[in-house]
Amino acid sequence: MPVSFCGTWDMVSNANFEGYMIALGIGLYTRKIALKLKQRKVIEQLGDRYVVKTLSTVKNYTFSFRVNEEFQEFTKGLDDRHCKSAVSWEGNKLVCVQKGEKKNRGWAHWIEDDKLHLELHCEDQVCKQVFKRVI
Ligand code: YOG
Repeated sequence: MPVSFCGTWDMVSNANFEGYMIALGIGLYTRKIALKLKQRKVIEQLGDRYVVKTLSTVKNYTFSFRVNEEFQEFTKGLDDRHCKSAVSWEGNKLVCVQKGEKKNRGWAHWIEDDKLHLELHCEDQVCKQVFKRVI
C-alpha cells in the first residue's frame, strides 16, 4: 500500500520547468513569470477519486480523476489544450498519460524521503519538481 499523497505540499525545487514550458509552446513573457512562482500542491483523496490542486499567487489549476478511468482534461490557464488523460498506479508511482496534440505528454507522482516528487514530461523535455509537506 503506497504512502498517502494527501495534504499540502510546497515546492522546493523545479528543474527544467523552462524546457517543459517551451515544449508546451508557452511564450517567453509567461515563462518568465511562471519560473518565479513557488507552486503548492493540495491533494485530496475521496475513495478512488483524487483532486489535485496546483496553486500559485498568479494561477491555480485543479483537476480530478479516478484511477484507471480515462477523463477529458482541459489544461485551463496553462497551455489550454484538451487531452484524453488516464492515471494508473505503476508500483508506488501514480502515472498519467495525457493523449493529445503533444507527443509523449504525461506526469508521474511519487513519495520519496517524505517528499512529494513530480516528473512532468512533454516531447523530449522532462521537468522534475520536489515538494515538502507543510500540513
Ligand atoms: O501538475 O498540473 O497536470 O500535479 C504546469 C504548467 C504557471 C502558468 C504546472 C502556473 C505548465 C504558466 C502545473 C503554475 C506550463 C505556464 C501554477 C503542473 C503552462 C503554463 C498553476 C500540474 C499536475 C499534472 C500534477
